[in-house]
Amino acid sequence: MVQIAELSKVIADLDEPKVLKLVEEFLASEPSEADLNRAIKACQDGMIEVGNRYEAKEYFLPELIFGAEILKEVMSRMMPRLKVAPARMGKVVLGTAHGDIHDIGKNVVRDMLEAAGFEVYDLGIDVPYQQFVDKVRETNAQIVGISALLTLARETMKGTVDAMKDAGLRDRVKVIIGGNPVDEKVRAYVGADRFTNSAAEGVEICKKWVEA
Ligand code: B12
Repeated sequence: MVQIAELSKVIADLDEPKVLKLVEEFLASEPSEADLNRAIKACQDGMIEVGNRYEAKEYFLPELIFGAEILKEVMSRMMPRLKVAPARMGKVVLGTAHGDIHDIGKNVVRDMLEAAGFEVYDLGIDVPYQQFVDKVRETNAQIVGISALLTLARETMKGTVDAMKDAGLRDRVKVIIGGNPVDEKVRAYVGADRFTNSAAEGVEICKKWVEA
């Protein structure tokens, strides 16, 4: 049995050969969707530890970048294993908040939403408010997802939601925010409908919204 928990440790240690070996073994074991979600969570935990070590000045920017590269490698191997449902669930406009360039988590959510049958319009990183507004208008999407890893991005997430209010679109869409630092307090401040720190939970929330 592949030790999913071991993944967190070897990612935190930035031990790329061991990470890739574990991932290979894990994928060879024909993991279920639940196991894939557990593995993604383990990677996320490993990256949180990378961030902690960065904060503690044990790691520096090159290590942060290396960690991101390892994680991208891992995700590029894991994501194709998601079973893809035919697109019919609904439309989601997704992007990383203005001022924030972190996109690994956002890309995981995008792939998982697509696998669940959502049509996702991914606006990328550092997305200006107006771009969210324009895309919602253009696509008639029912859901807006904003990703943020920087504490400061709470301001720009709020700016995005406010811009949707000003454009008269806020009542037409559900807004979900995600990323490691978001919580109920941030959700309330931003004016989003829901928050999550997990892509899998985010997908479940979006499914419930469109099924309601
Ligand atoms: C990798 C990384 C980077 C990479 C990013 C590469 C990339 N392409 O994304 C690089 C090296 C570029 C980087 C840069 C910086 N980083 Co950085 N980074 C990280 C690190 C280590 C991991 C983030 C990550 O990828 N996690 C793994 C993913 C899978 O997890 P996740 O993002 O949480 O996503 C999951 C869920 O949250 C959810 N989710 C995410 N988004 C969404 C959205 C929706 C809609 C839904 C439903 C769900 C959802 O789904 C995902 C899967 O479950 C974090 C540490 C941490 N604690 O998170 C620091 C961290 C976020 N970075 C930090 C900092 C300070 C920076 C820099 C300012 C450093 C610098 N001096 O330049 C710059 C930022 C520049 C900018 N303007 O944005 C700080 C932020 C501190 C703060 N309080 O604001 C952290 C917390 C590190 C730390 N502890 O100090 N970083």
